[in-house]
Amino acid sequence: MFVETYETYNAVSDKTLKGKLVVVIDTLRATSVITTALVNGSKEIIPVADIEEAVNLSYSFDKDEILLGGERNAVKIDGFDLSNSPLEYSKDVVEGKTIILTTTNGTRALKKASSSDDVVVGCLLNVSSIAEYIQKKDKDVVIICAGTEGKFSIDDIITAGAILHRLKELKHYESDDLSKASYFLYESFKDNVLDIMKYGYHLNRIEKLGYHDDVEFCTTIDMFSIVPKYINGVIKIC
Ligand code: 3SL
Ligand code: MG
Repeated sequence: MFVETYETYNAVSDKTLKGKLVVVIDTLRATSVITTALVNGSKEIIPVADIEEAVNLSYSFDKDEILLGGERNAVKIDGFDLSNSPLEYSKDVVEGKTIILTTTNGTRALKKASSSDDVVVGCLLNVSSIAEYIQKKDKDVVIICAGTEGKFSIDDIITAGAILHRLKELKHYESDDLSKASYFLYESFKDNVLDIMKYGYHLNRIEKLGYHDDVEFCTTIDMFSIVPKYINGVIKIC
């Protein structure tokens, strides 16, 4: 088994994804939102790239079965029900609902991944479950980090490292250099990932916007044990 890691979704080609197990990571905050919403009983998440597409799609659902969620520039989109804070996706809000989600990087990374038919959603909240899923599948893996503004983002890379760290306890695998770098980054900070994540550009950006509680939440390792799977345009618990 071979694992490749890409620092942004723009860095990976459709050809690379064919036949691979793909893990999409946007720890701050889209994949943490998706994982939390599903744990709290959301029926499904539909990731879309654009605001207009999200709004148009919402018209094909009954008003009481749908929620629109997401962000632009890290803040809630005008007219949407929810922002991109996982803390808003509580059981009383999301249970039984379909959520149409559009975010700056995370949902675009997911759309990019959809040329594979085996795509799962990872974040620090579910690293062990993702590692176990990879072990069982036993095929080559591509980890796509959403990145921030088209660049490497520490929050995503350390999450890739956490997954690979768990995977190493379960199975032998070969990997590319970014996978190894992410592994050793996590290894060095595994007792407190915030010791390195606190230097990250995007983490500081959302801290300044007042989302400190989101940061605390999204950096909790293995709070949940689900594997969200993206199939036929929809994300559900696998
Ligand atoms: O880029 C994204 O998809 C978002 O997760 C970014 S933010 O944390 O909501 O700003
Ligand atoms: Mg991000």
